[in-house]
Amino acid sequence: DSKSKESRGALIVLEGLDRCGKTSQSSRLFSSLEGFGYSVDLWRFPDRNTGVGQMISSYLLNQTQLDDRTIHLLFSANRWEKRSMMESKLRSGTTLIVDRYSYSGVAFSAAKGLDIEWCKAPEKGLLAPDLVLYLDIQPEEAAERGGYGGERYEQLEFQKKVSQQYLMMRDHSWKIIDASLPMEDVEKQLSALVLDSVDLCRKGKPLSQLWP
Ligand code: FDM
Repeated sequence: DSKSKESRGALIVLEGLDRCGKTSQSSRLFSSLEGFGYSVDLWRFPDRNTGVGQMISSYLLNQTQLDDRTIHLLFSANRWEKRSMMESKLRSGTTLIVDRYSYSGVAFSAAKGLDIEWCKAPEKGLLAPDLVLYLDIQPEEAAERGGYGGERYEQLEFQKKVSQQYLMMRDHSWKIIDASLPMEDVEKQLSALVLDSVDLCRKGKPLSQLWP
């Protein structure tokens, strides 16, 4: 019917420090929504498959050096190059589960000492998430989980700074989840929040833009 044609998908973002469990939880959410019969896609930023994404990837692997502001703008450009696809997916009714987004962009660059307003500026006009799930973990605990793969930002002292920056960006779309709980408990909490958000979007919640 006409109502279901108009209903849109939800933009769900997972954020948090490295090793907080974001990536596993994103794929669990994706599978469970798919299982319920929803139209859903799993995305991540950086999207390393684009031209810009390849520059970002070699920077993260320490294969190239870039000025802090230059890499910041590349991360942002990597979101801009996906923006129209994002909007058309959402409007066609597909929910997007997105592993990292503009909050990572700002938190990681601000942790290097860049001005937070400067960092936010290029994100302005990107689609605002309907829900930001912040997987909260102490940097020390994340580090103990091991598996820091040796990429550029995977160092305890830096992650501590990132975590402070993240928490300064909390707004009404954020839900903070204790990521030190067992994976199944985290998953249950996330699932409930996501289903609520998907429902609100189906019922006509308008899309909006960063920053609110
Ligand atoms: N990162 C990620 C940024 O610094 N800015 C951004 O805009 C985004 C999306 O890149 F350390 C950082 C965060 C992380 C690294 O993350 C790549 P993955 O999730 O390990 O690919």
